[in-house]
Amino acid sequence: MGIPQPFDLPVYVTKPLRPSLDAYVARLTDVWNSGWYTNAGPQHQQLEAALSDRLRVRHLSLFNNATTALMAACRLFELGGEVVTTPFTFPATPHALAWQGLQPVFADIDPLTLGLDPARVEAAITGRTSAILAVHVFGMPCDVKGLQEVAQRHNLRLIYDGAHAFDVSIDGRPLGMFGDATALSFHATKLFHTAEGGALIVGNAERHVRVNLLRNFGIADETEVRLVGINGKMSELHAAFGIAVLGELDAERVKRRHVARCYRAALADCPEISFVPSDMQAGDGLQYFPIRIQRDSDAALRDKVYEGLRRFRVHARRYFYPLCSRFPDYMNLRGSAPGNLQVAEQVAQEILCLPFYGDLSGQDVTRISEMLKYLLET
Ligand code: T4K
Repeated sequence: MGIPQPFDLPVYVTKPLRPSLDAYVARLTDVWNSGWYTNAGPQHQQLEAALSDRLRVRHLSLFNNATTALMAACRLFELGGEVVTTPFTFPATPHALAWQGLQPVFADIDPLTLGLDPARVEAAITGRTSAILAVHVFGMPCDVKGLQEVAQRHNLRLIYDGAHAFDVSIDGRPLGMFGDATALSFHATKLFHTAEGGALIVGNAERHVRVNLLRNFGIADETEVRLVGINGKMSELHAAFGIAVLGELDAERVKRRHVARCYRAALADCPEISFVPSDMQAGDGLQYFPIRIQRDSDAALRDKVYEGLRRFRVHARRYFYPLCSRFPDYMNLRGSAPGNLQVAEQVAQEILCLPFYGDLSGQDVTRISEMLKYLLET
């Protein structure tokens, strides 16, 4: 195999879904004319209703991002003390806890779902634990049944960080219906996005009302401030963008499925590469295309491939390396020792998220796959 030629332009891990400019401008014109730019305006209401419909949940509140939504969930349940969570996630997950004065306690993950292992969660629970914060990482559902049982046995809240899990179901049941609350991210790098944005889904009307108060400074009316809330509101410009993106989502999903199939076919004969999830049907938010790169004798193989791809102008990402438990603010906490997180440590050394978006052509996938093979062989 000859040395692959680098791409002329950088190829990133994702390319945000771009709605038709005309559709967006038409909506912006409405916003402009209305003179109403934020605070639950008509675009916001329309998007909230459309997403509730699409995700088949009744109590969804838009937020300005998933991090604020997670913090609002902590407030909603008045959590205190410690929260058991995963180290294999984006910094926002433990940071949302730390910003609420809660102590993250990291537990190890399951090698298949890459989400929290219920048995390891149970072992981490103490009298100070108030909740479990689990992540449906890469859109792959956690062991929701196992986690629910642990939460029930110990009378804990169960919150899901579903930042990667837009429109994912388990046996036909929307993922947002599990646990006490689920946060979604609509950041530009997500399949469905509003440039910046997020949502919180809860299970009943009373909680929904409280979430909406928390999102708007706790303001009930002009004279009554009922709760210590925050500014978690999504603007009309973001909501308008989201409505335009939503109109093109199904087409993007079809294209991403095709890209995933092309990668799987092109890389099927590489013994060092395994797909995550192993089977395309096994729950996949079409958010990322993670692979695991392993060769017994070479612990640094993933990093070698990552660096090599960058030289070819392919910017794959090592989500989520290093583990959050390695961050200076968390490394000395109970649970953070690498020996307690052996599966997560291993997975974080092996995962690479390849460029993945609808506009990635079959030809580009072939080129990237050939670069990968070249790097594995040399
Ligand atoms: N929980 C989990 C499990 C999460 O993964 C996240 C966020 C959150 C919670 C918090 O959600 P939010 O509060 O953000 O709603 C990106 C995103 O910024 C972040 O939202 C996301 N997870 C994370 C996995 O990815 P970075 O630091 O990797 O972003 P960045 O700027 O390096 O972008 C990645 C690539 O995407 C770039 O190389 C190019 C491309 N890109 C990016 C942007 C922003 C574009 O093509 N266009 C763009 O506008 O964090």
